[in-house]
Amino acid sequence: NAHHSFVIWLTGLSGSGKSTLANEVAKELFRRQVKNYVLDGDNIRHGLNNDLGFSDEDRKENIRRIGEVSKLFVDSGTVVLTAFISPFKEDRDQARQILGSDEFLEIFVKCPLEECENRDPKGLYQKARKGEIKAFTGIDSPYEEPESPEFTVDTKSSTIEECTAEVISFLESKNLI
Ligand code: GGZ
Repeated sequence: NAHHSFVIWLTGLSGSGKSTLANEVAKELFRRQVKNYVLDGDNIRHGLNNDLGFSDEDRKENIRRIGEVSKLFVDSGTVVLTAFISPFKEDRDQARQILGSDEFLEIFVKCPLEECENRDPKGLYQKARKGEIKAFTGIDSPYEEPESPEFTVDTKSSTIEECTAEVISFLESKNLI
């Protein structure tokens, strides 16, 4: 298949469902024989970026490197799905610049902080509230919502299956897959 490669850049709070959504969309792309790869904390923050923490500066550098690595994957003919909070508009815009706007689709994985905090799958919000984790996004570090993302999914009111189908339909509507 001779599709054009691009990055699906997911942004949203911790616990919003970015990684789950990335992996579900990846499965569907694989089923359609679209070569793809998911970049997330497991394969980036534990490896390439294991020198970086969660200060504003380190998040900025995290996102910059992810943008550069994504570009290499896209050059190789691979569709990339990134699942990082990427809380700062400026850093997401820099990633868009690195990739080129035709190759960059920002998808807002929208979920209210209250809902993410209720989910708290790793107990991190509770730790952040107790002050055991500093500079936690949404608690004592900002999250700048996208102003004009290419697409938005709402993981509070829709299931992951529904959000996956919405993303796939969006990609089809843009003739990207
Ligand atoms: C936010 C943190 C923090 C702090 C550790 N703030 O739910 P998770 O665990 O699996 O996802 C979060 C992940 C965020 O890393 P990113 O690379 O996506 O962040 S950024 O884009 O802002 O660079 C969370 C965990 O790391 N985590 N400490 N202080 N999330």
